[in-house]
Amino acid sequence: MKPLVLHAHSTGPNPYKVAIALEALKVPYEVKLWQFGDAPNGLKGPQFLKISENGRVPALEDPNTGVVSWESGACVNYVLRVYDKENVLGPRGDSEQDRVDVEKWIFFLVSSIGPFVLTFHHAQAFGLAYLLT
Ligand SMILES: N[C@@H](CCC(=O)N[C@@H](CS)C(=O)NCC(=O)O)C(=O)O
Repeated sequence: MKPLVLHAHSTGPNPYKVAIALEALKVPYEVKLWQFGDAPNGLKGPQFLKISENGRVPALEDPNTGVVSWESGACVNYVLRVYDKENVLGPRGDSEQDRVDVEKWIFFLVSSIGPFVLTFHHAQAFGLAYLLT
């Protein structure tokens, strides 16, 4: 199996969600780090925008399937669907409740914990004034 490519930034928290899922499932992957900004190695540069038109990490490339994904929730869901056939991280059963019990935590992670951690990180890294500008 070829390693997946997880696109990340050295300080960004969102790619960790995908890395945690890959680690837990023992899926081989490599990390490619990008910089902020529109330089050739930047998230807003033309090379990365071809991978993720959103210009943000994480993005995930799977050379085994040819699938390219971005947004941490979409990347995690892809990893679960394709690489968690034994439901290590996925639903414990086949019922609709079992599926919702996984989805609700993924959505909570993406919509609540993720933005909070990012805001906290930016406040720490750049100061509270940065958040108000
Ligand atoms: N909702 C997105 C958030 C992605 C995001 O904001 N990623 C940050 C790093 S953790 C980023 O790429 N920031 C660069 C920018 O906004 O220019 C997700 O969950 O993947």
